[in-house]
Amino acid sequence: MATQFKSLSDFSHITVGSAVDLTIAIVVAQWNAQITSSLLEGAYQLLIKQGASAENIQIIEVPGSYELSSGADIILRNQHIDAVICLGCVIQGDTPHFTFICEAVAHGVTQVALKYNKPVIFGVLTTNTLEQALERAGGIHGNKGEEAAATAIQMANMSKTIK
Ligand code: DLZ
Repeated sequence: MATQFKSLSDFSHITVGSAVDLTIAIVVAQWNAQITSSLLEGAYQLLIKQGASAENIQIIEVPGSYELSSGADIILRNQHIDAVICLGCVIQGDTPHFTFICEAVAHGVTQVALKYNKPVIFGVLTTNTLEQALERAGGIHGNKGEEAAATAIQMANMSKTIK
C-alpha cells in the first residue's frame, strides 16, 4: 500500500508511494539557477524521503529549459531509468522568447515520454515574475520540484505495475 506523503506542499491530489526500487533521472536547467537549484533540492529530498537510494538518482544539467527534452531523450536512449524529472524555470521577459521556450519544452517532454513509454515529468515553472517563481520554489506555494518528484514516483510505480 502506498504511503501518503505530506509536507509544506499539498500533495493530496497525488498518491506518493515508495521510491525504494526506482531509478530516477533529474534533468535540471541552469538558467534561473537560483530557482532551479531549489527545485532540484526539493525533488531530490522527496525521492530520498520516499526510499530512493542516492546511487539510483542521477542528476544531469542542461543549459536551459529548451534543452530539457533533449536531456531526457539522451538519458532514456542510453540507460535503464524508470522516470525522468525535468526541472526548469522560464520567466516572462520583454520578447516572445517565453512563449517559444514554454511551448517547446511542453511538447518536447510529452514526445519523449511517448517515444520511450516512460514517465517524463514536467517540473517547469512558467511565471510572469521572479517573485512568483520564488513562491513556488520553496516559498508560500510549495516546491514544484517536490511535486514533480511525487508525480514521477506515482507514474513510475504505475508503469511497473501495469503490464
Ligand atoms: C534564452 C533563454 C531565455 C531568454 N530565458 C530563459 C528562461 O527564462 N528560462 C530558461 O530555462 N531558459 C531560458 N533561455 C535559454 C533557453 O532555454 C535555451 O537554453 C537557449 O535558447 C539555447 O537553446
